[in-house]
Amino acid sequence: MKTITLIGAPIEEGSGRRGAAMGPTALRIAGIDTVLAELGHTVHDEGDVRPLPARDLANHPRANNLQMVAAFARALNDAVHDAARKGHFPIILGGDHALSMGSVSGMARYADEAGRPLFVLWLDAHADFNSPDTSPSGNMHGMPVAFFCGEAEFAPVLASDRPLVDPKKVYQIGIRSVDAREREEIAEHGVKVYDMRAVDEIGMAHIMRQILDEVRAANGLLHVSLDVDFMDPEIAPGVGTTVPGGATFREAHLIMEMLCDSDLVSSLDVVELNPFLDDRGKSARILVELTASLFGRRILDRPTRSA
Ligand code: NNH
Ligand code: MN
Ligand code: MN
Ligand code: MN
Repeated sequence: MKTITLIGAPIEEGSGRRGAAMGPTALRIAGIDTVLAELGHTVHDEGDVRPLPARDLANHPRANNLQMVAAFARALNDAVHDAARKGHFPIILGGDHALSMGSVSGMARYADEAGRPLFVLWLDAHADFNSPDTSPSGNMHGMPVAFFCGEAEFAPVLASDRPLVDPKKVYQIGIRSVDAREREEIAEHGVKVYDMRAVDEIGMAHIMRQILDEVRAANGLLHVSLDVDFMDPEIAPGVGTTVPGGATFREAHLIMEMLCDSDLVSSLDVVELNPFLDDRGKSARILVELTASLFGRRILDRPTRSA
């Protein structure tokens, strides 16, 4: 059984619209804490992080709301690192995906101290590898992967000597919307992308076995970042950037069960939930179901079948 720290991050300034700031509340109302406690885990809800003012940073013409995004990144960098160092499993309740600049950086710091490599599993319709130079929108929720890989050092958001993530240790699944210059960047830096076509061609179970084998062989820590738009808009409409052709409930569920059985996951972001756009709490409830599967809820008491 695990000790879990819930950290709310009500940020919406990284996305192009309002509503994601209500995400942490919706996840709590959908019962994320009680579901985890019922599975036997110890759950501490730290409430929402208090963004540290980032008035030292000038506004940036191509990085919208930089001060607020940096404020959350700094607060999460510390909160997530502190939780991990106590031996807790941090779950970050988002909030838009810009928050992962902070959460992943905090885990990278922890992994560095533990002498283990950090791997990231990015479940998303988007690659989120833009920088202010390449982004068509200037929205920072499209930039976190480039940021924690050290490819978006356009402002002193976090210390430049912080531990970074090796882009070759970033696995992305479900990708189906990539901007032109972002496409060149992910290829150049060797991000391991399993786009939706790969999911159809080789299947989710096969993809997950490959990823988990690599993380296990390297004695790595695995941070999972779950963007609501990873899933098909039919099952999860509560997000500002829906893209058709997303993961089914069964595919998403299988990922969580295989992650659970692997026991390799160290930390989780649940991001981009926009309750204002949701359909009667449907997306919030699915996110809670998936989190429960990651923490041991199973249909029958049997582990994953091998290949
Ligand atoms: N790639 C687009 C951009 O950078 C969209 C990013 N939006 C997301 N990412 N929701 O997950 O603006
Ligand atoms: Mn995203
Ligand atoms: Mn997305
Ligand atoms: Mn580059």
